Amino acid sequence: FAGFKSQAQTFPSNNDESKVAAYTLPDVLKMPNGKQCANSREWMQVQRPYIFHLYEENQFGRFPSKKINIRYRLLETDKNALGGTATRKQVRIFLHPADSSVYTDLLLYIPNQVKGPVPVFLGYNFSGNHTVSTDNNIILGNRWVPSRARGAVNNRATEASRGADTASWQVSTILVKGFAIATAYYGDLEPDTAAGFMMGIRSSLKDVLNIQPNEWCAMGAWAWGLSLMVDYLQQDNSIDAHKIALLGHSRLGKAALWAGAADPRFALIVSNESGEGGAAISRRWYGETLQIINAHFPHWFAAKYKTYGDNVNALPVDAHMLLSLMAPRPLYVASAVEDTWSDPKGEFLSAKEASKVYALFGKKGIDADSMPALQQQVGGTVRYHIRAGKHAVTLYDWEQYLQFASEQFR
Ligand code: GTR
Repeated sequence: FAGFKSQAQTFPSNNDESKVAAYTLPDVLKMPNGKQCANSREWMQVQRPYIFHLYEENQFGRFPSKKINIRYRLLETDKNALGGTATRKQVRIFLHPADSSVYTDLLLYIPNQVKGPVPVFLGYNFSGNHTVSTDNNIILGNRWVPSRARGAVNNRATEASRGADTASWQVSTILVKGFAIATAYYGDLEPDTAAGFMMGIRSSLKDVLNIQPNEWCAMGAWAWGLSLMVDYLQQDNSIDAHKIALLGHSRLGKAALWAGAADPRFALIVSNESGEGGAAISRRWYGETLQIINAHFPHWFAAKYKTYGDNVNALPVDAHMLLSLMAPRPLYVASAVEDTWSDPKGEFLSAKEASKVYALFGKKGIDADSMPALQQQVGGTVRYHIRAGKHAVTLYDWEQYLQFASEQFR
């Protein structure tokens, strides 16, 4: 039956560990010439660029190589924010050389009790800067937000949206530990809908960056935006730009991993329950599948990624290779036990497998053979935990990340 193509298979989500079939991961150390990558020099010079390119080709599309010169404007600042504990800054970062409607607003809280420059946790928020704190001085975002966002009316934030996501941003805990916080709304770069690219930077910057919207994807746009925030942070004297920790949860964890892969200036990367297309092994048939994610979110990944929905074994990469692109920088991968959709075990296994690359740098990754008990950190420069509870970023998670970053940045 040569030339006969069978009907495409469907891969619904699976929550039954006994149904997970055996799979073979692509060897992260197998170089294009067939030889094993043997040391950190070969990794940096040959294998890393090769794997990065595989990601551009198969999952995320091109990462813009053209550098742009950002301009920025301090919209507002207060040295006595949050009861005097922090300095607040709201900075508008302009991304287009001529069109001032193309920007992202970065909200910063810098701890007052320590002498700067200070390390920073940078991360996107899900529905606007005004959601991360009840601080009424945060400028209320006016971008498109999903209708499920708290207080959203006609896809716009309202006063009722303030402080909607304080649980995910443990602002006072972060500040007490001596870290600054920098956050922006990911929708500033591209609204998270299938047609969002028409309103986002993939359209407005296509000539500036010399890249067509279909040559990359929403994840790429969000990841690239994070890089521009580093451009800004490098110019802010209150921040130690050598100590930028990048954190992303869920879909924003996928974007954070891609940003961490593309930009070595992120000194530490945290994947909080990034799941399918992020830290979880796609070949493991558990939780969300590659086919489902592409069907639900056609704009998230590049066109080629969709061709693997019914043939995941043909994908030349898998999540352990994405994680390996963080090496030798500190990497924290975290799961939650009730978040089966993200496949906690698949996240653990990829972090463990990526540890092979950290070993090339003499760094200890994860050597545990099986998943740790709940609330138990394992690993060295690659760290992992699974906590009780649901899909979220919690105080417990932040405590682990802050401890990890303090230790790694020492
Ligand atoms: C889900 C999606 C996941 C994850 C999650 C989130 O709907 O299937 O891959 O990204 O959204 O971002 O919360």
